[in-house]
Amino acid sequence: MAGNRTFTMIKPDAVRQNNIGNILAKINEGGFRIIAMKYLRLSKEQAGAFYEVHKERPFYGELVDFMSSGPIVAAILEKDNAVADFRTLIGATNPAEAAEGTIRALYATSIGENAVHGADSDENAEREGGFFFSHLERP
Ligand code: 3AN
Repeated sequence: MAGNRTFTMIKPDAVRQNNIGNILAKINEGGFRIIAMKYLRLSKEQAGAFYEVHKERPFYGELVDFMSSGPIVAAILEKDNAVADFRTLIGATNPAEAAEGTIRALYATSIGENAVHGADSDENAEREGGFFFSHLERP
């Protein structure tokens, strides 16, 4: 339902550092229900397609290389006001600026390797969820 769902990825840095469980716990403690979830590794082409909107940004190549460097966890989450509340839970893009106790403050390494992704609008949450999950996989 519009406004109640967001899309997240646990990024390769957090998977490599064995933080999947810690991050899922923070997500549940934050009041989010996991509606759909999968563990997979994106190819370079798939990561490039997912981040197509950032194609003109100077960090696009670095972002695509990083996001295809190892497995990720992709998930659709549900909660009232999901998009905004999840962005609060994960903290600022740059972990040095992320509020204390946020997922990025706890688990991110740098602005590029920042542990988690969170959709920035209802529209993008729907589009990004559709990139990873079929209708059958997202009840
Ligand atoms: P957010 O993920 O907080 O919405 P965006 O949409 O500005 O941030 O950027 C998308 C992703 O691109 C970030 N999660 C981060 O991994 C990467 N990124 C953003 N800014 C930089 C940067 N200056 N250098 C390297 N990677 C960046």
